[in-house]
Amino acid sequence: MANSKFEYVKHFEQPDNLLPNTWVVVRIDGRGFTKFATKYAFEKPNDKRALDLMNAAARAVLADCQDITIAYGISDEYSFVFHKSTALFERRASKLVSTVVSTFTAYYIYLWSTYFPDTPLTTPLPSFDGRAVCYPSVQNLRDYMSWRQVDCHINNLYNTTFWALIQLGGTRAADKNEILFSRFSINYNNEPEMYKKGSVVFRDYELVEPGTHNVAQEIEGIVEPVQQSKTQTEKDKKRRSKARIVVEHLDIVGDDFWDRRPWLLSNTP
Ligand code: DGT
Ligand code: MG
Ligand code: MG
Ligand code: MG
Ligand code: MG
Repeated sequence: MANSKFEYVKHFEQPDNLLPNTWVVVRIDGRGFTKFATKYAFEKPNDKRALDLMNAAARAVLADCQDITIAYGISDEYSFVFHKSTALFERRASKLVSTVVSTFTAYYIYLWSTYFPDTPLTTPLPSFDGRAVCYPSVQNLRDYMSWRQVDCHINNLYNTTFWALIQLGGTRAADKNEILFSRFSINYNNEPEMYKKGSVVFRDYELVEPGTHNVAQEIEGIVEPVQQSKTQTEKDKKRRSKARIVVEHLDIVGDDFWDRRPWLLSNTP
């Protein structure tokens, strides 16, 4: 087909391919959620419905995209980790970010009524921004995840304290001790894990006992399988696509979570 005289405009499109062989984190964040939370009367400091909705939307994103290894969410944000080997959209940042943002937003709106059955969604409608960052090593990625979870802890401790104090302000002196005791520092440990630790979304296989070699590792190519035939590869792919996507509220700063799930950060996808 002959080129039209207009075709030169395609040269204005700039490449934005992300660095190869690096873990790509796409972090999305609710736009103006301070106002949004007020408008829809989110409970303070944590609204279980709102957080469950975020988790459900994140889960849908993982189901939609096999190349996402794990995701971590707190407040109005979610970080999606693409395996370092991903070749999705030729690793073009704008395509990866816009796809994650729009898929997440679509599900957030689609699932709204499930989590807020008595609160119709009108305007303002929820929207999210997004960015992509590359992390060259597993340590860098682990530190990124730790940074977000520590942030979750600091913010939650602060917010929980803050709202307890607000509540104390409007209370008779006689009630203060009771409130402090029942709702505050002593019982901070009893706060739901989702509020204290945030949410981790990942594909679940069997947990790995230290020193053993199991199917999960084989699927992920950590342990070289005996004569991997093409049909076996296909089977593994299928198995992977059928793996349960779970939402947990676990510590991701320490090693235990990662040691027990070696497929999450393994070299091979
Ligand atoms: P941005 O991200 O620059 O467009 O502005 P915001 O307003 O989204 O600010 P951000 O993302 O730094 O902070 C998240 C806001 O969302 C924060 O004001 C608290 C609110 N938020 C998130 N989760 C909850 C919740 O469960 N309950 C309540 N009441 N508010 C929440
Ligand atoms: Mg923001
Ligand atoms: Mg926000
Ligand atoms: Mg935020
Ligand atoms: Mg297209």
